Amino acid sequence: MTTNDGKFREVSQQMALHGLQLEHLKMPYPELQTESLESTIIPGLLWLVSKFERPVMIDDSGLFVDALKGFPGVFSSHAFKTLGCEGMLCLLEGAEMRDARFECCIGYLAPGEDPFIAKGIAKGSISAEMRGRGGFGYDPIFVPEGRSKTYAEMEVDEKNEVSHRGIAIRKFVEEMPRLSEPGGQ
Ligand code: ITT
Repeated sequence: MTTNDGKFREVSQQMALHGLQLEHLKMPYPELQTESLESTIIPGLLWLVSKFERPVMIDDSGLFVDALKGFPGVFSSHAFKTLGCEGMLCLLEGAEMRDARFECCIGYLAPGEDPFIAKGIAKGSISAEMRGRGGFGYDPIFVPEGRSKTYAEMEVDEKNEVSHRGIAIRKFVEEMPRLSEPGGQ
């Protein structure tokens, strides 16, 4: 469940490697503005399961910039719509300290079950200028640690190898009780 096609492309590609198929429901859900991604995700899952009475999965992500004391963080969606990548580069103009991290929480809930959340964090830095045409959101300005390309200069599978979302999905598949049991799915 996401309105973001880029997220769905990455999650479904990674899940397919594990033989799991997802259906994309492009339905917005009420996202509580809380101080962490984890605390936003549970009310979202509960709301969706009570509305659709079927298993749902959601992805809540954010970019946390050290020099901006973690901004935009849980406000990443609003900051992207208002400031965009250009605005983030303006906020960091002349800054030498450009460390940042992306966080992704993947949440899953089925009727009658307990919610399950897997979190992935990718450290990196904000580039000096926008680079690359792929991906979505802040991809043109985020360079993951140990790489020189921005996310937007990577193919989907290359981004998934190092990204916050790729890490979260791998954890999800390894640790979600129903999937990690022998013969599970
Ligand atoms: P949904 O809530 O419908 O899933 P959204 O795009 O609003 O869609 P988020 O609130 O999780 O999702 O996203 C926060 C912002 O961070 C949003 O502007 C995204 O484009 C951006 N973002 C999330 N993951 C990203 C990634 O892997 N690369 C670049 N930007 C990302």
